[in-house]
Amino acid sequence: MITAGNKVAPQILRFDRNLHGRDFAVGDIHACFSALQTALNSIGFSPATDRLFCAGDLVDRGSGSHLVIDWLDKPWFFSTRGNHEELVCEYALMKPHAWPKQLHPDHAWLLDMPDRELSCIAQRLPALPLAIEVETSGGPVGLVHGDFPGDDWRVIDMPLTEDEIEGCL
Ligand SMILES: [Mn+2]
Repeated sequence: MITAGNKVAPQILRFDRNLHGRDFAVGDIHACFSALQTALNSIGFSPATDRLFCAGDLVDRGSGSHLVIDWLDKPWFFSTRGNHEELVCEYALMKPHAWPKQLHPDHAWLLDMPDRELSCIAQRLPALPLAIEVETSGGPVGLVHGDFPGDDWRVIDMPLTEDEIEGCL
């Protein structure tokens, strides 16, 4: 990570134009992966040529949080990091015995996760980028989960303060 003073260069994942298929974007999936799959089927999504970009908050609330790594492994699925990924990582990085006695119901699914899968989550979710930029025929499209700092997408390439980064999540 590149730092300048107390600012940090955000991680951005950039994608070239998809010349062979379609690109789709989706917001907070919140563990509703089966509803997402139904939606993809209904638009004839082609895993061979199409891509799906998610603006983060993949986990919690719905019933499919345990499938998050399976989805991140799909070669056509990409996501930015949301505040729920941040929260879940904090837990996944701790030993379960250090968790609060009353986990928020959003995170109760973590109690059923084997250690091996928790450590996978602890590795994979923090590696998700803060921002995704996708080149399209109409110019670049940017995705962040939360508030974008400023009116000009190009600021995403400049070092951001911790508060600005937090705002993006
Ligand atoms: Mn959120």
